[in-house]
Amino acid sequence: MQQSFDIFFASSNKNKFKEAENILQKFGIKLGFFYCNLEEIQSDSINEIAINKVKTAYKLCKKPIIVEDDGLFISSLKGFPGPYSSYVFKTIGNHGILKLVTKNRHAKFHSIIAFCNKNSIKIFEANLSGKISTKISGKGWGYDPIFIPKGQKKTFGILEEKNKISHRFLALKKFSNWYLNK
Ligand code: ITT
Repeated sequence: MQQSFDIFFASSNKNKFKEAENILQKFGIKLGFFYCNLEEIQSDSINEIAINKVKTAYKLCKKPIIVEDDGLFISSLKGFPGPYSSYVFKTIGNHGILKLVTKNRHAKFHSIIAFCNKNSIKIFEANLSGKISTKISGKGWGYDPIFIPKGQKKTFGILEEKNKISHRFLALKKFSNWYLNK
């Protein structure tokens, strides 16, 4: 049986899609996965990266589509890894980050959701403050085992309510408010 989707999510990262699918389902929006490895332009602005990506994704998919660009910004490292979060995770990983963070452990996750349909592009952003844990804790994916959201004692790798509080949830909630009322 063919499923019908309201919007597609372009990404090479199935974890991001699954969380976005779960979050948008609660807002009554059916999300389809458009697997693709979109080239990222070199830029210090994740906003610019997301706009560029969503335009390319729309050209390929030709359906209403969103891309999400995230970054983990660590205060004591002057915002590193920021726009380079994906590359840094694949290279030095969580063990490498833990070695670099020694004093001020404050960090934030930033999420940008870029939506494109025909000629219209909309951007939604959210930040989630927290801190880098002192050791790897729990499972999850990406930086989940080392990120403790503000107000919590456990990492995203352990917290069951990640999808109710994450940077992804906050940005998708803004998107849903706009999408459902437009
Ligand atoms: P696409 O660009 O193909 O969507 P990506 O994995 O490269 O996939 P991003 O550039 O948006 O995605 O994300 C940067 C990295 O930040 C990502 O690869 C993870 O390592 C990390 N990350 C983002 N959101 C996360 C989350 O909720 N939990 C843990 N790590 C996360």
